[in-house]
Amino acid sequence: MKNYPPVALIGAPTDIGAGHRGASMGPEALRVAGIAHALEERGLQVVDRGNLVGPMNPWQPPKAGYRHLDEVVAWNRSVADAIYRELGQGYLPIMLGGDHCLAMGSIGAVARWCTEQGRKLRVLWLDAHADFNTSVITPSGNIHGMPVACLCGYGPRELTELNGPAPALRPDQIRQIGIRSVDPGEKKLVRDVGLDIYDMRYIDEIGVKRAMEEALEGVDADTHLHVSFDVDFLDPSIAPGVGTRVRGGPNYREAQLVMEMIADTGRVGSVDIVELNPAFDKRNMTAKLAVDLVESLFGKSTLMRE
Ligand code: HAR
Ligand code: MN
Ligand code: MN
Ligand code: MN
Repeated sequence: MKNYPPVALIGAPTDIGAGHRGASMGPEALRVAGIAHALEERGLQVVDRGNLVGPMNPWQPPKAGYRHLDEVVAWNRSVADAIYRELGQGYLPIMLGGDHCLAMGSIGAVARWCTEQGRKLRVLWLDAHADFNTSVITPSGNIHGMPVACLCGYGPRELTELNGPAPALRPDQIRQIGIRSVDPGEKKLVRDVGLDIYDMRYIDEIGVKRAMEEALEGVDADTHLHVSFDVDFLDPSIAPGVGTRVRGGPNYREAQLVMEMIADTGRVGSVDIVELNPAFDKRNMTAKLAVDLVESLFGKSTLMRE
């Protein structure tokens, strides 16, 4: 059992960046599925800070390529402040989303903190989607399809400079895992910036074990690992409770192995759990699965391995 700092759970109940309503119910579904208790069973100290507050979802069409830009900025401001405060107080923050636009606030804050502390940052982006759209190439205007681009400096200043001068992240700090849905303009952009993408075809060909070894290469004692876990990473047959299902994702054991290999590094310093949408779920099964995987992310395994 690794020595983790105390965990702070922070709910961000909004679906402001998504194309379907319902991710706003994610934080409570994760609590109902027992996330705090599961982490305590792992031997971690857990404090639940409750939910952040922010603007309602006005459900408007896109303006100049963005849906709900002002509201997305407000929510991310609040997320960034909360995550930065927790890191400064020695907590390991777990953001309970909410849709994936919130990762701009959380990861931006983590990046700022790592820079100030002189620590290396590696972001593991577990997702079916690359989330590298801009207002020009987005097919939807939904900002949950844009957070990685914004973190890398491609986006409106209100979002790229949330935590100080842009870019918050360099592409070489990011590894994307499980990707299987990338829009045409997005495909070109991720190639141009050289984003390191372990897509499902690559994982099919070389297997989870080797793919994760590559994605974790270079992680050392000075590295802060941030895990941004979009629940639509998982195959929809085991995780129906998401707004944007894409078939052909990792099955139960593959997903466990991903989490177990991340846990083995002992370097997890912050986590997002996003895009869980209880309106699409069956008896909270996706929330329960997310909790089960988070247990593995913090070192639960079948046998003693050290
Ligand atoms: N790429 C599509 C778009 O930009 C769908 C993005 C869906 N994003 C998430 N998060 N569910 O990964 O509209
Ligand atoms: Mn995503
Ligand atoms: Mn996704
Ligand atoms: Mn379990």
